[in-house]
Parts: sequence; C-alpha cells; structure tokens
Amino acid sequence: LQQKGCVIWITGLSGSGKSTVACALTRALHARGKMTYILDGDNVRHGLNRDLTFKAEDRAENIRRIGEIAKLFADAGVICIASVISPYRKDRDTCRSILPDGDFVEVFMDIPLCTCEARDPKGLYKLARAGKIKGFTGIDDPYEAPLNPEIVLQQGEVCPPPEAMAEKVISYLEAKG
Ligand code: GGZ
Repeated sequence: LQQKGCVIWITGLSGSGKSTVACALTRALHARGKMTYILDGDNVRHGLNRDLTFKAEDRAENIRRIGEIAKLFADAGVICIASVISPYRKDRDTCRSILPDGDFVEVFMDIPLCTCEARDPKGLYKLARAGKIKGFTGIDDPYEAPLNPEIVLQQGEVCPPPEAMAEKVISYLEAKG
C-alpha cells in the first residue's frame, strides 16, 4: 500500500465547525495525493444510523458504528475523518481502543458554547432553548471534553479559517510520519 490509513476523530459541540474543518482537511490531504473519506454524524444519521435517537445509549451506538466503519476505512489505507459530536469520553475511548496505537487521532474543537450558539447555523440552539428540542448537547445534555486529545483547535479573538485549522492537523500527521 502506498498510503497508511488512520482515523481523524473530530469531536465538539454542534456548530463548533467539525464538518467545515473535515472538508478543509480533506481538500488539503487530496492536494497531497492522499485518499480520504468523511463520516459525518449528521449524514450517517440519515442512512445507516437512521434508527438511532439522541438518547445516551443511541449516541453510544452511533459512535460505535461510526468507529467500526472508520476502522474498516483505515484498514483499507484510507484516512477516515469522523466528524461527530461524540459527547461521551467513554464512547470515544472505545473507538480508540479498537485501532492500533497511534492510528486514532482525536481532534477537539474547543469552541465555547456561546460561540456555537451565536452561530446557530441550523437554528437548533434556538429550538433547544425554547424547549422544542429536548436533550440538546450543551444545553440540556452533557458534553465531556477530551482530557488528552492529540490536537486541540481553538479560537482567539477571532476563529482561524478552517484551512488554518486543517493545517494544524496536517502538521501533526507529518510529524508522526
Ligand atoms: C445534538 C443534535 C440533536 C441533539 C439534532 N443533540 O450541528 P448539526 O445538528 O448539523 O449536527 C448535529 C447532529 C449530531 O449528530 P451526531 O451524530 O454528531 O451526534 S452524537 O455524536 O451525539 O451522536 C445537530 C443535530 O444532529 N442534532 N438533535 N439533541 N445534536
């Protein structure tokens, strides 16, 4: 194989920019001739995982399935980018545990709730605040931030462009060979 696969696991709140960074990362990796595949929570929930709700057990099952698929892609030599809220540490750690050491790269979108809520791209925070969506992550459902992620993507005064965030991931991958 010309390319070694791995899993880039992007975790963070709704509206933190996971999907945007996943797309920027894919473009940057393609430009370097790498094969990638994005597993986006919101998309996978429309197909394979359409039987799952947002209660804790179903979120766990959502993450388990996405982790198993990501592993298959990595086995096939693809850089698989999972962009899923994955709010529970235990569920993310289970995904890590099924991969060889070093092949699970956890990327934490460390963006404050107030920023995500201000963006509210789909108006879901507004609905959650109004009580029209119950169990919304960050509002009335937990988000457990990673304790030891490989990469933390943060914002200062302004949020860096997604390309700059993607470059941080690429630098990490290059440093790891
Ligand atoms: C969190 C929810 C919820 C609830 C619907 N809580 O930002 P989005 O809108 O486009 O993507 C979110 C998506 C979350 O799916 P995941 O598979 O990533 O979640 S998890 O890892 O927790 O299983 C959000 C939308 O679905 N959404 N209801 N209650 N996000």
